[in-house]
Amino acid sequence: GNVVGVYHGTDPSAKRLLTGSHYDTVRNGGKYDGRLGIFVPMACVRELHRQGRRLPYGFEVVGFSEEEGQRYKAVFLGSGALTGTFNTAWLGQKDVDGISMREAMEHAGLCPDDISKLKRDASKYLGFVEVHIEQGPVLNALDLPLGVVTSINGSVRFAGLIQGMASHAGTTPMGTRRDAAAAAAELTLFVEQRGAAVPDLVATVGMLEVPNGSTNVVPGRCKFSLDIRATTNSVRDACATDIQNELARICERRGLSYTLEETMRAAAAPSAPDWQNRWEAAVQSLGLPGFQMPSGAGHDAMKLHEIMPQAMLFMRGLNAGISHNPLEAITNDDTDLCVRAFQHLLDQLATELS
Ligand code: HGY
Ligand code: MN
Ligand code: MN
Repeated sequence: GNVVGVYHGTDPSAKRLLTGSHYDTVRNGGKYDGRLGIFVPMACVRELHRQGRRLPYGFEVVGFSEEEGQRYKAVFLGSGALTGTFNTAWLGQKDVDGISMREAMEHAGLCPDDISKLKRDASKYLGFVEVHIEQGPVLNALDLPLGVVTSINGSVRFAGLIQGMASHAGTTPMGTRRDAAAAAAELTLFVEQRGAAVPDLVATVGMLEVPNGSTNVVPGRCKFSLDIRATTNSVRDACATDIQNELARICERRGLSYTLEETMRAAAAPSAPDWQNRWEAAVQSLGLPGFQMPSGAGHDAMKLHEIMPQAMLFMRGLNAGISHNPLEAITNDDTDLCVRAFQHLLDQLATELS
């Protein structure tokens, strides 16, 4: 379930600015991926409330659920509900313990049948802005606290299974094996080489597993994941096609079969120029050098992008910007600058609308 707070404007019927980020994390993740983009606007609302100030527009802050898609093979569950693209077929998916998404939601006191009512009417909104840690090394290396996002890379994900033949590790001659894990390993090296072959493209096998494997059994099955991203959809799709063709070649040669299921696809999401400019004006107002960069990571903003204009502000992370790792770290000073930038954007928007 999403958690939503609205700081109403002087005119409750005025259009709203939407903001927020996700409160879920990856397994063994950091503390700031997502949460920063919830707390920063909350700090802005707290300050407006302390000043007794109302804006000439509503300010809606959302803590999105399930952006990462760890428990089920579905991502952007919370933001997808707001854009009206939540796929009700996901409710039947079962997690590793056999619990369906519908059961998990009902257990949490949520009513899955209400999801369709969460769709936002984009005509009632000015746009969506999101603050997020960069999750990469660029700002840290340039010693810049803040950066403005130009576009969020497009991504596609797959869940794969290679099927060979489990057999005795001691008696099966090397030349007659149908080793699913060796095939997956060969594919993984191809993914790495293909991802490195083109600028602004990344390709990752993040999960690799021999289900119920044993030391003394030639792997009969091997599960794997694919995560392919690029600044343009065409570069992303060309890479996905090459990897799928290589998978077919490897399995053909080794006498194996495979399944490959697309589990997520998100188009590249360029920032709306006027919202990007507001972030740039905010950064400049702090006396900081302006810096624009693409986002290699996916964000709820790319979901809201489907129904309204959006732009993001990045804040540097420490430890070379490491993320999806407990070493994720930020500083209070940078976070203070981030809040001030957000306050500047709110004030500039208020001035524009007044
Ligand atoms: O995978 C991503 O880019 C994001 O953390 N969901
Ligand atoms: Mn993440
Ligand atoms: Mn995130």
